[in-house]
Amino acid sequence: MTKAALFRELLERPETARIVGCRDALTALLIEEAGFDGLWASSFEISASRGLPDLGLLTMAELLEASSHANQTTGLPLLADCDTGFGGKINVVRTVQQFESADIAGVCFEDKLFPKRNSFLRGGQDLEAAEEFAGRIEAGVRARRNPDFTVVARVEALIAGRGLEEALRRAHLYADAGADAILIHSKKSTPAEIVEFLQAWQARTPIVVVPTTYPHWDLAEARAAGVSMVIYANHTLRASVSAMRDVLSEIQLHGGTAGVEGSIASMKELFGLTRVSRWEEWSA
Ligand code: SPV
Ligand code: MG
Repeated sequence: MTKAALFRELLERPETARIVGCRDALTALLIEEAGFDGLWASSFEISASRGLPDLGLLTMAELLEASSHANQTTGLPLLADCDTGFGGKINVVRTVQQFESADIAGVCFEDKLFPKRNSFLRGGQDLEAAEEFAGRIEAGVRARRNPDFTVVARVEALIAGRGLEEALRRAHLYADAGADAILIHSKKSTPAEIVEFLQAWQARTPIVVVPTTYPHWDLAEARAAGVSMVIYANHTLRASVSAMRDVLSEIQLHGGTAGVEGSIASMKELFGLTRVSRWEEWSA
């Protein structure tokens, strides 16, 4: 079964799938080990891992390279966050061609103006004209060779404060253009506006959500409301930053590493994670 087919199955099965944001292959390995369903190659995480803000600074090739590293290391299907699609229709076409060729399961494009700003940044968000964005989705869908390769259209109308009607209008346009799923994003502290959207959407396509600001939404309730997939988009990065800060300040405070040895992953664990014995067998 291809990774694209695996991803389709996740979107279409009755239970809500859970995929997790990653920035590199090691993070992807940990996500697989923990038993999650798939990977989200997050533009926020990949940008931050290069010391950059999530402002559309990374090129398509940079996001493809990071996504490919994560994708090759596990058996999990990966959804690649391709921001606004790196330009117009022809850029979206090339993006689909390149990500599909890398055995990535699907891509997600968001309907913001290039260069986009992370959805949680303070300040305004500029949306792309809906018809222009729908044209890009149509071009992307037409460009795929494997019909299982998934094109997700991400609606940012709620993030931009444009309201439910506009979010629905856009989602329907993108579904008409052939989007396989809609990612409806919100930065509210409760899922109320997402629930309203889902009620009006009537399961026209699978729905993906990113519950970063409404983490208390129970998974069973989300399923009952019609959510096919949740993305825990940035938690591995935030966990790493906290853990690294703790250990670095502990080393500074105590003038050495003796105090942290018991609380950090051992070298042996890292040898296991990076499958050194398998590589050594191949070299024997
Ligand atoms: C990302 O993880 O890069 C996303 C999700 O796009 S969010 O940061 O919520 O916009
Ligand atoms: Mg992103």
